[in-house]
Amino acid sequence: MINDKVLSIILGGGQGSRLYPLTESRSKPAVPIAGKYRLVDIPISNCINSDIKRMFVLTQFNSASLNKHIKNTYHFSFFSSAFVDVLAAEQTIKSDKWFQGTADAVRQSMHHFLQHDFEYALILSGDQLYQMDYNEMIDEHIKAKADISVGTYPVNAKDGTSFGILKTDDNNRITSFVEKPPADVIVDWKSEVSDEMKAQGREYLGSTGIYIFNRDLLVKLMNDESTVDFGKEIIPQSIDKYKVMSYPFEGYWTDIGNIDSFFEANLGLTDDIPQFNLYDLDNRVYTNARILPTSKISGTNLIRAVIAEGCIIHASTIEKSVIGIRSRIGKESTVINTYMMGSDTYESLADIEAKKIDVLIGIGERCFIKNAIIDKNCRIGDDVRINGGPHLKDMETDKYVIKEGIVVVKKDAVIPAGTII
Ligand code: ADQ
Ligand code: ADP
Repeated sequence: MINDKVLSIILGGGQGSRLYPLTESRSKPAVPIAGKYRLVDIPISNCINSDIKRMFVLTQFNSASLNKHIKNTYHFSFFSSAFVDVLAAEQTIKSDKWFQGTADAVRQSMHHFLQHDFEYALILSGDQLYQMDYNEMIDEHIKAKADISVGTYPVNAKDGTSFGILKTDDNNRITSFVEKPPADVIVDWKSEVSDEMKAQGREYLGSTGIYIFNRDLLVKLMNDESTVDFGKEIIPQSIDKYKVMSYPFEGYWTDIGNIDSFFEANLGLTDDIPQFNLYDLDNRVYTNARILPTSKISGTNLIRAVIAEGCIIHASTIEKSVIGIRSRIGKESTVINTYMMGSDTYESLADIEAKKIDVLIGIGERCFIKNAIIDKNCRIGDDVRINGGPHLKDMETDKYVIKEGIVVVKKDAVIPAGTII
């Protein structure tokens, strides 16, 4: 089986500054998505569904919540060779530096990978939402006798400036590559795409940051310590020297590396037929099996709402929103265009009745919340009004951040009753 020859390396995240403040107290792979999952569940699930069983997750921070999540979620049989191992940037005798970039992260961890028997290294990003059978890409890689393959997806000119953009010949061999071309340069980089993609203005072939490297070549490239990044150096420098192929991916694929795209991807799950399908039992997305109770909802008008397990909801309206595990929302509250991540715990009934807690976990009564991301364990008091939108300027307080009109309430923040944002 080919997949036995594949070792998967998931790039879990550098500083994660584009997803700040969601990455303030956790590493990027641990950021909660879609009400009950974590970012890292996406590439791991894709690997499991592709029968690729050996995975390393590279991350800059050794966060307790990531380790715990992986340990609690991915148990493999005693008789299986499968594993998911987290490798955090570590100081060694050879290097006292944190990972300087994606290639550097791989380089510094090579000694872990080389203990395993593999022919192909599948290098994945940790901040993308998509379902992909990697075997098809590996098959194409082998068929083409490629040295390196790069997963590609058509993007539009605006997004193209934050991607690696490439051109190919008729056989899908990459002939040129530019990392994040400025807006005035990208116009020269159009490719032939399908009519459907053209209609959406997606006329540029973007790199998805999904790579396959032959083992020996990866070892050789990693020996050159002058390169720190795949997109900036390794790929552009390889196209003249090696056979670097494009693997055009045709399913739904989106980058969720910044607040805006993260927000859109989550709210997209409330569509009648979401582009990302969580209901495909042949391609499950795995996560921690928490054994939570069912959700209890009373008196709420639900319009395109996605609601995770264990919630207690009395809101009057929830519209186009994703409500995460163990969320509590009080009476007469309205929640629109919002991703509420939920809570790690419940308040005990005794504490609530004894009125020992100033502001309860969750959203209080008579609140109005629109265009917001509410991180885990927030306490939003009664009569709070959060009205995000383009009229708000980017700013930060100790409790929330506003980015492109989206109000992101920080993890564990307490927003006192009556606050208006
Ligand atoms: P970016 O996503 O901007 O572009 P980068 O920031 O290098 O590139 O991140 C790639 C992946 O690696 C992300 O999942 C990121 O979190 C992770 N990562 C970054 N630094 C890391 C580090 N030091 N340690 C561990 N993980 C790290 C890349 C390519 C482009 C391509 C886009 C597609 O360079 O060519 O178009 O991905 O999203
Ligand atoms: P999930 O995957 O549901 O987010 P985790 O197991 O990762 O859950 O737990 C998230 C965090 O919440 C952990 O740090 C955990 O210790 C903490 N936590 C879970 N339950 C409780 C609780 N009852 N009281 C306090 N902290 C809790």
